[in-house]
Amino acid sequence: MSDNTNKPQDLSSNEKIKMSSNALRGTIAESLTDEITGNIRPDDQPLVRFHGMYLQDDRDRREERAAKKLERLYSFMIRLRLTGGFLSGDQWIALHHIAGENSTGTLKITTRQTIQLHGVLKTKAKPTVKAFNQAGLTTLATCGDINRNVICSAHPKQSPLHEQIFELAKEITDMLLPKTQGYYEIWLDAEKIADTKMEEDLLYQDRYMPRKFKIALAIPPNNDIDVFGNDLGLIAVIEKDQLKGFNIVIGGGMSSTHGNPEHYPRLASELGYVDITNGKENLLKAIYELLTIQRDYGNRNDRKKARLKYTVDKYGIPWWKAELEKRAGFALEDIKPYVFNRRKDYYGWEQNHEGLWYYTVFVENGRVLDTDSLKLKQALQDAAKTGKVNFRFTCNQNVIISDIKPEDKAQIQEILEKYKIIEHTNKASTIRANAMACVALNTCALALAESQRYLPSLLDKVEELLEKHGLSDEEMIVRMTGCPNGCARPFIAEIGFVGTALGKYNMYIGGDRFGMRLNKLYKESLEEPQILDELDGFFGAFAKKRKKNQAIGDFLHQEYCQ
Ligand code: SRM
Ligand code: SF4
Repeated sequence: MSDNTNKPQDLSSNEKIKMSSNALRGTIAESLTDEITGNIRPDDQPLVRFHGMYLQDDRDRREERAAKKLERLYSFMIRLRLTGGFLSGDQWIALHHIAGENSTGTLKITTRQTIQLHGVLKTKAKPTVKAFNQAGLTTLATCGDINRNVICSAHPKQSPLHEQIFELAKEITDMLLPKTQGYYEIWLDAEKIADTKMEEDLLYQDRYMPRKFKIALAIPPNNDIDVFGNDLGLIAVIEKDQLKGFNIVIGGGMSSTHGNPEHYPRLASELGYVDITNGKENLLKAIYELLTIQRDYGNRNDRKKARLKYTVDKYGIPWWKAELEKRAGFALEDIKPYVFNRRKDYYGWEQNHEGLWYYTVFVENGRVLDTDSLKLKQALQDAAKTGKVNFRFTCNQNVIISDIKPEDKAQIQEILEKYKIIEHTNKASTIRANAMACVALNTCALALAESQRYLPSLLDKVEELLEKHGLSDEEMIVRMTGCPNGCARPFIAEIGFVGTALGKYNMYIGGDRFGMRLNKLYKESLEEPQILDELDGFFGAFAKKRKKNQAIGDFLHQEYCQ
């Protein structure tokens, strides 16, 4: 059964490309060997995303190249599949070298717990994927209309159940991988398969999802992964240190379009609870069938309305629940109580219940590189080379040096001190430590304004304002993106900035501290002096009038958003 509003004649061009792609192969192999251009064929561009990469160009160099009548400087952004953000020490070492040889060299930690490389030329794309594969890494299905990287609460210190939930995240990932063998043929020179039955994909069929699909697993009370910003969120229900089951929430998403109320950010809505004390089968079945419902009912005519959030608003939660119960063959229970009372990373050293040590490093906007003042990339490489650490990435774009035995802690501490990583992490102001910015310029094709290259200098000035009002130690969640797609989840920040044009940002205020209330558009297209003026006013009023322990997001909501 499917939604009859999806008329075949009105299918979007992406739908037609997917269906005629021969299980996502298209003509990618031919595009890669075309030496005349750094570009790939137009129809291969949406397809190559399913393989984990985006064709981009260096936007800083567009004008200069156009003046010389050269084609744009094309390259790929390549994204790894790292469920729950985990990377072993050996994999880090491999990644360090692959990035150095094939990309700009910067390892970019994303807001969904993984790593991206930028600036990978077409000739280097295949060697990069091959090198990843040799390190036991893959890029399959990290982009495109498919289930993306499954994220889960990052810090094993936060819960003795972390490992169990992390394993479940991996199981969900595997269950939702596409069956295509094209990835292995194109990138890894695997033999062409003779038996096409192997590729029969009962979940994705030949249509895949109408749009990207995102799943997150949260372990309350920390909503460090922003569970309500996902298509499908699973909130762990824990009683007496035992994992009992999951509350399911659906229909979260951030993207909007400036000036178009038809496209809006939305928090996921509560659907029901699934118990797992007698096994995970029902939970896995529910997740699988939620995808089949969206596959069948999601909008395939208009990609702007194709995310699950719009299908939820179209049919309503009672319909979704009934349809899911029909397909899964069991009834959902009522949502169990849960509380989120934090949404952040814990910097510095922490020890888990097994005695292992973890050091969370502050990485400004997720950019791991070596500069004159900080050799972060080298420090992490040295830590990896000890053979005594793993790595975990957080949804706040940081890295946790992980799983360190007590007897090895001093050696890692020495490395962190040698490279001044501890000083760097401790020095980050409270506002900076919790802030995030998306990539935006110079690589993102959709950026309207700067983001990761601008937020640090804006924060320098905001820190001065905070000091003026005696608020330097005040926690607050500030996020910036270069366009309204919302890659750093600015619409669930306490204060969000969303680019409208170079140097101009819409200002959103009044989200709550824990990611459970959307903020509201306050003023449009502000330039830096106006942003600082507005913040000066907010901070002054907050310092004078706040209630005891009131968070700034709640204060702004109460004073300016009613
Ligand atoms: Fe995103 C598109 C970067 C997390 C919503 N996002 C893009 C692209 C690929 C631009 C493009 O389509 O050409 C950006 C590449 C920039 C670059 O040069 O690297 C991009 N998104 C990112 C990352 C790297 C931001 C970061 O600084 O960390 C994040 C990678 C996540 C990952 O590892 O998979 C990233 N993107 C998000 C999130 C946050 C999240 O998922 O929690 C969102 C909002 C949540 C959501 O999906 O609603 C997000 N990105 C989008 C959208 C809007 C989708 C929509 O519903 O319309 C686009 C545009 C699109 O898909 O057409 C987009
Ligand atoms: Fe690009 Fe916009 Fe995402 Fe920023 S929010 S990375 S500008 S798509």
